[in-house]
Amino acid sequence: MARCIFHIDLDAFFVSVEQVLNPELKGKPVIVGGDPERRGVVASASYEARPFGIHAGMPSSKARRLCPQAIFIQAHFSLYREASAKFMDILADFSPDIEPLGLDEAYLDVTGCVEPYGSPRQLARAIKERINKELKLTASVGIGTCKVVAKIASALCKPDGLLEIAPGEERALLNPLPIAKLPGVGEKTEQVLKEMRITTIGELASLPLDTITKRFGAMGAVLHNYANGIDDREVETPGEAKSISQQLTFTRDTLNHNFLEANLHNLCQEVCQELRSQNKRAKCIAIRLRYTDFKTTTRQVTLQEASDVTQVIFTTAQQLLSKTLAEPKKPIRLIGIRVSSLVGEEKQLSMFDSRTRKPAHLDKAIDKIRNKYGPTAIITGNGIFPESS
Ligand code: DCP
Ligand code: CA
Repeated sequence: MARCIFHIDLDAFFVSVEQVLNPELKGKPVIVGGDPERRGVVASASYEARPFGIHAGMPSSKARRLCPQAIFIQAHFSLYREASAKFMDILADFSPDIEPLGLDEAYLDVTGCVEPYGSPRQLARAIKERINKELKLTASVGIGTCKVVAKIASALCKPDGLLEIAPGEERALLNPLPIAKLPGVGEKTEQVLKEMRITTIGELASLPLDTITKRFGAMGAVLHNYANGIDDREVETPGEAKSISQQLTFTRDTLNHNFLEANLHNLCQEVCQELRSQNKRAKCIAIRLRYTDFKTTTRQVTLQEASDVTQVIFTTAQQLLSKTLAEPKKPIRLIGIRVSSLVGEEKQLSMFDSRTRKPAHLDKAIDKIRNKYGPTAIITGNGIFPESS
């Protein structure tokens, strides 16, 4: 089932908080930031100041030149922190899956929370209304099937906006946008892409993956996915990883079962090592395959007992892979594994179960060597199959 992700961003945050406390500032060009006389910079500009070309990060002296009538205010961080805490509390009332980004932004996974509201749009309206009523602030909400699409959507509809990008409509919306609108593309990347004659997100999306990874490495593959509206990152509540995942995009699409299995084994090993280092076990195992046409399938099973044993998790993932490969075949561009429903040490009685004791000892020894000499220091039989073959 498609996920429903919100990106919620308060408009002109610092300035808006100041305007709540001093309503005379409303509707005027207001700037919160450093003193123009003392090499200060703009932290936040009201929407009335923006048509003058003023934006965050600009020297305050320049902002004053561009708009002499602008009202400058020193930042009051304790006020912003207080407003931020209330903002996050409101969001947490709508979904437990909340990932704050800085003070005035958050991702919310609302996949399971939409029903009582009728639609994602109505849920977003309810959130905006509460923010408005309780904080007297406006927020912009982007709705999409993944983080990157939701984030782009909220930026496009600011201020006080609401933009939903329905599943399947991602490419149409992203294609014409300038490349700088893609999260992860900073000034440097933008420059290099320009030299490659790529100026829109659509041009990046249609480029062969090879071309982009040659220039930017693994980050290139991530940006290429983003440009195609694909982003598998979960909304992560801080301090508590709900899942651990690893994935690999192949340089060439493949249908070779042994090759896929070997790579899956390596990914399982990495995920399980991370599980063990966090003293966690997983109950839920999922594999993800992305085909040459970017269509993605996920298959998942729940184990009877949570495990952190590589052999147990790999065998389960291997069965999922075989089942999926039995279906009509299309070449595969990516394979991934995710373990979730994590439980802590106290529930790990089966660690001493005689059936799993031996593999657990083996894992411990392998972890030690890999921690000391790196992930390629030891590869067990199942994982010997280099990615490039
Ligand atoms: N901020 C800052 N310095 C920057 C950028 C931001 O101090 N260079 C602070 C002030 C902003 C807050 O972080 O109010 C949030 O940053 P945003 O980029 O979300 O900017 P705004 O909320 O001000 O405006 P927008 O309506 O574009 O979100
Ligand atoms: Ca903001």
